Amino acid sequence: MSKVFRLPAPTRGTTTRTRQPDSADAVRPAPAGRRPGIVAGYLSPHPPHLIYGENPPQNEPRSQGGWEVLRWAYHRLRRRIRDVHRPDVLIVHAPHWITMVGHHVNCVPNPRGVSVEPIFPHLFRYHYDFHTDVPLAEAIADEAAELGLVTSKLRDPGVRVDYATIGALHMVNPDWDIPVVSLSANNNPYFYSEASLGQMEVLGEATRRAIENTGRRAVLLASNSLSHLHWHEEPQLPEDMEREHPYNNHQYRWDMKLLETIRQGPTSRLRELIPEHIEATASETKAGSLTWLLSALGWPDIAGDVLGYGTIIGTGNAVVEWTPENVDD
Ligand code: 2X7
Ligand code: FE2
Repeated sequence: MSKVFRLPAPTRGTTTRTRQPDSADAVRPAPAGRRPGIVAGYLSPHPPHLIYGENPPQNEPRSQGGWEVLRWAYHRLRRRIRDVHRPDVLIVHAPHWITMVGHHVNCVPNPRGVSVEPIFPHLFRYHYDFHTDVPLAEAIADEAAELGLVTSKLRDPGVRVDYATIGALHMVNPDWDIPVVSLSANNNPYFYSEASLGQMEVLGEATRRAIENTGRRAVLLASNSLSHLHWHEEPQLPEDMEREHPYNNHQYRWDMKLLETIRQGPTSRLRELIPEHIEATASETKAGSLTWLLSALGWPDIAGDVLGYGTIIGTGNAVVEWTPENVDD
C-alpha cells in the first residue's frame, strides 16, 4: 500500500550533496581521534520482559528476574558502547511505531511520558525522559525525502513513545545519557511478508548519508525479535523460566539458520535469507529494522557477533553486533 505513496527515487549514486546544514549544531565533527560515521550496528530486541526482568526504577512492575542470558548479552553490549564505541548518538528503528503512510522521524527535543505495552501492561509501564539529536533527526528525514521516500518529522511532544523504541534504548543505555534519533516502521500490518524491505534499504542509505553529513559518530539499533510466534497464555509467574522455550523446533531451527549465516558472514547473504526467514517464522524483521540497519552499514563483508540468543514467551531473540572496519580508530 505505502508503495503508492512513494515518489520516484533518483538513481542510486547520482545524488550530489549540496545542501548546507540548517544550524551550527548540525555539523559537530567527532573529537580528534574518534572517527565519525557508523561505528557499530546492533540487532537489539525489545520484548518488555527484558526490562521487567531488570527491575529498573523507571518501570513500575517488579520481577524476580528471568531471561538472564539475553540480559547478560545486553550487559556486554553496554560495555562495548561505553568502552569502545563511545557514540554521539543512538539511532533506533522500531517495529511498534507503525506508520502506514511514510517514514516518520521523531524530532521532539525532549520526549517525556509513560510507555505502556498494550498486551503486557502488567510487565511494562515505563517512565521515559530522553533527548533527541534534532539536527540529525531532521537531516535523516531530509535525506530520505531526497531519495524519494515519503517522510514526516514528528513535532508533537505529546505523542507517546512506543515500547519497542524505549525497550531497545533502555537495554542498550539505561542511563539515557546519549542523545537519540527514533525512526518509525513504515508498514501496513496486512502486508504480505517482506513487502516493505525495499524502502528500508533506501531509508538505511538516507540514514548513512545524514550521519556522514552531520559528522556524527553513531550506533544503530534494529529493534527486532526473530521468530515471532508466541504463546497465547503466559505462566502465573511470567518469569517462570521452567516454562520458557522455543515456540516449536521449526521456529528455532530457522533462527539458528539465520544466526549461523550472520556468524559466518558476509552480510550480503542475508539479503535473500531475511525474506525466507520471515516467510518461515513470521519474523518481526518483516517490519524492516534489520534491513534498514544492514543497508545503513552498506551490507559489509563481515560476520556478525552473536552476543546471545534466547526465547521470550516462545519468540526468538538475539543480540548481535556488527562493527565495520577500523571501529576502534
Ligand atoms: O513485542 C514483543 C515481541 N517482539 C516479542 C515477544 C513478546 C512481546 O512483545
Ligand atoms: Fe515486538
